[in-house]
Amino acid sequence: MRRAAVVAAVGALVAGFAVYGSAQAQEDPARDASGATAASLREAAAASGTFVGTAINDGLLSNPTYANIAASEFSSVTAENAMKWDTTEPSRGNFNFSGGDRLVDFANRNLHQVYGHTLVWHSQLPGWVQNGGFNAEQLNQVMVDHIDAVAGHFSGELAYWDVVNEVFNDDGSMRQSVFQTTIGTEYIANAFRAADAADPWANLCINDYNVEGINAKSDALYDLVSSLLDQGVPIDCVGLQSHLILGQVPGDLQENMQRFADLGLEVIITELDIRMDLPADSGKLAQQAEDYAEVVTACMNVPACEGITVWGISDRDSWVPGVFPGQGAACVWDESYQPKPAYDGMLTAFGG
Ligand code: 9MR
Repeated sequence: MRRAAVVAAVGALVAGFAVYGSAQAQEDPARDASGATAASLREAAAASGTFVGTAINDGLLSNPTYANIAASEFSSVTAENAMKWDTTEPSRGNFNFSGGDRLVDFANRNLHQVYGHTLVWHSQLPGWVQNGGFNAEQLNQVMVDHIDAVAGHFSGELAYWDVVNEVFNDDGSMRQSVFQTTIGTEYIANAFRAADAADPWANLCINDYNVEGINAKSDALYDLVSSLLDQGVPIDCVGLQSHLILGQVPGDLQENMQRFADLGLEVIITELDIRMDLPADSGKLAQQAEDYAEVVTACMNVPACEGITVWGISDRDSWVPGVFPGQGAACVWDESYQPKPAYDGMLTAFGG
């Protein structure tokens, strides 16, 4: 455990003093409308040493309502897109850290930890990497150079990095990304070692979806991280993305988290959202509140579960409707930035 533990401890310490920086001075619509007794998700989570985060689109931080909820309700922020390869190194050796720097600055002003996402991923990968025709040695160097530059730039500022993202297919076989097919599975160990060298402060995670319950994919993840640990690879955490479907929180979520915890790893819920068929109605929203609470409770029951990040603030900003037509309403705030029943579900489960 590295910087994250310090950040969580500081967060718990300051929570009671409500020191939230400039955004605190503004009215908090979430707090007023929720009717909840605890002041925020952040305070409720900090009381048990857990962080609660959200994915941030840094372009939306100029919207005061968005920024105010981000600042007052959360203790962690993840860059939704700004730290990905296509943004940070769109052409070889040309780096763009502007969005990431804005997020780090916002986080520093509001006592947030920053969760880095993501160094090596098959998606949002620029063409010069995807179709560059590199051999194994060259592509490994391209990957290590990218990690060196990006993790090096943010070194000391981030509590976590998703070093590799979505390396498996759903049947547990290795995804045939350009890294896998060119370098082989050792690209994963190489990436973790490079990230550790570039940023010795951040906790280093492997992150994936459909690994929340015990299944072929999470079994493969378990085997991979066990083998990385056996080889002495510097890996600290497993991220369970948790893009879930209404009424389908895996019953063995807690058991699954516990088996990774038993390996000595932290477990993080990294991208939680719970989608439904549209339109939403009160019955679905009540079910969604139970589902969010169930995820929080599972995390609270596993001491190595250090935090939960929701993937975006409001239904207006969510990636879901664009990718799953006819589905949505997956977030904790609605299209008008009003808290949904899921807000109270989370707050109560955090003990607020
Ligand atoms: O929310 C992100 C969206 O804005 C991007 O268009 C999309 C591109 O693939 O990525 C979304 O975030 C993904 C995350 O980085 C990795 N896990 C799945 C998330 C939802 O697709």
